[in-house]
Amino acid sequence: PPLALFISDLHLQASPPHTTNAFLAFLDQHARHARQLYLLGDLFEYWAGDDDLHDPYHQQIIAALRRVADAGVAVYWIAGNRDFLAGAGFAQAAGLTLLPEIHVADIGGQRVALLHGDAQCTDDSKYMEFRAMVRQPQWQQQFVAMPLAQRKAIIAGMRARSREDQGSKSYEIMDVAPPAIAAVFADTGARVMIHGHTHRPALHTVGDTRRYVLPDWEPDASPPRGGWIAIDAQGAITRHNLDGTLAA
Ligand code: OKV
Ligand code: MN
Repeated sequence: PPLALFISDLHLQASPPHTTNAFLAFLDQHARHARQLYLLGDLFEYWAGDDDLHDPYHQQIIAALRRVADAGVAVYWIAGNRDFLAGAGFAQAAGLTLLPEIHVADIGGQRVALLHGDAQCTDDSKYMEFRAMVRQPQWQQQFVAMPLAQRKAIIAGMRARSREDQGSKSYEIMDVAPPAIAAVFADTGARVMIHGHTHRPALHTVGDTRRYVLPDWEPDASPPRGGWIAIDAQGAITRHNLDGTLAA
């Protein structure tokens, strides 16, 4: 069985159910048998605050995560750009541990840098400015002090604008910037990195560094998108499709 599994960018929401079903199957058939599960951001389509824990759909996801934790798996969370408001209340309910933006783990005898990847899209200066604002504790305190319905309306407005915006295409073409990636390798001393966010699953080998990019999950697309990365006790890193087979 694998030592650690890594996923990101499921963008879970109550409907349609395809991604939720694929996620629940992954937890039951794969994650439950691992030692560690790392959720590397954008598990949820959006998270408006921990007072939304009681939403029945959120309860379903939290209960499924807790079953994995209760089976003895250490579950870790790095925030994405959609679910950065998930906090201590969510972590306690789901039985998981919140990690900082960049976390270095020793897994199978090697240093691995783990992150979502949005902070490395430094060419997108408008997004970097927005990110700097919404990641401030003081901004977040003020935001979550608003009624939940109002926060949901604000997020829905952002999503609607993002969809109709001509520029919504431009963030799809945004990728991480090589200097920002080089800085993560330099700052952490890791030679292996795993991140998501860009929806461009790949293995990039540059010099003695390896950067694994996780896929987003869209099991109903053709071909289906989704899957995970595994590290075994010997430190071997493999990429897996939604059905568990080795990815090309
Ligand atoms: C997703 C990106 C728009 C990049 C906002 C709290 C806040 C969630 C949100 C709002 C935006 C996701 C959920 C969208 C990705 C963009 C533009 C660029 C680079 C809050 C929780 F701020 F109100 F607190 N969001 N949407 N971009 O429109 O789907 O990834 S989105
Ligand atoms: Mn993201």
